[in-house]
Amino acid sequence: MTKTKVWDYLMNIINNDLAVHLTLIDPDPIKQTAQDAGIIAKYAAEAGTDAFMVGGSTAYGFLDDTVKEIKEKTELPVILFPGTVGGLSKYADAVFFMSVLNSRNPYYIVRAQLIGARAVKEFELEPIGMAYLVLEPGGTAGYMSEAQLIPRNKPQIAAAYALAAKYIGFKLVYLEAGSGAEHEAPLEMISTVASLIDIPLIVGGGIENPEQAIAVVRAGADMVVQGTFVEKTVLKDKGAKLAKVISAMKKETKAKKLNK
Ligand code: 1GP
Repeated sequence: MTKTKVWDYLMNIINNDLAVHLTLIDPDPIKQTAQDAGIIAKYAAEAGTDAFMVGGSTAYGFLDDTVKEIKEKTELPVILFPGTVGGLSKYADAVFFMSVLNSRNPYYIVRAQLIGARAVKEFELEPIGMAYLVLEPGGTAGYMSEAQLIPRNKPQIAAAYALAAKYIGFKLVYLEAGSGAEHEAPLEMISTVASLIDIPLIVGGGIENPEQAIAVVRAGADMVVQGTFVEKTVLKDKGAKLAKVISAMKKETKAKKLNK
């Protein structure tokens, strides 16, 4: 049996009617050193994030130190978010075992997964099957994964993909606008997807302030990912701005519960 510790941890938060906040850390040393990643993780944990995602579209060969630093500085789960088969580390807890459903290239739908699967087993990583849907503008993730970007004004296409993902048996769906996107995923797209599926919905890309985090949660996101904002702010203010975003989105989900 595959262990499901991290999955259970995430679902426990959602089942308590709270949205999950995920901090994305890119292990590329061009972004920050492994030591700085550890410090960022410490502040993010103090700010209330629930878990870390470690990965990047071009991350290869330098994950271990970053994962180890994060594990040393915090108690929170580290989930790999691999852009390539090089995005695996035996020091992490889990891996979003993802398929870019709207890629034009089968490599990103299932071939990279074929290559990486044995390592996931040997590294004893907890696999969490995730359908990854990249919408406009898509950023580096969209470019690297050769995604046929979902038009921002076509929520029904994202929703049909998400429903297909649920029927195939993925554990969750990720709506990705692209790291550093000027605008987060359209709220109408989030709500259309959320209304059709009962598996958790992750939303990421371009979320930079409490208002955006509240809006995506209100629209139906179960998990919110922030990467660029964390990189830009956390070392400077020790996580003060991040804490505001997290507490705003956590209150929003509590508000939803009270209104049920
Ligand atoms: C990227 O969705 C994530 O894969 C996070 O995006 O860097 O814009 O927060 P940001």
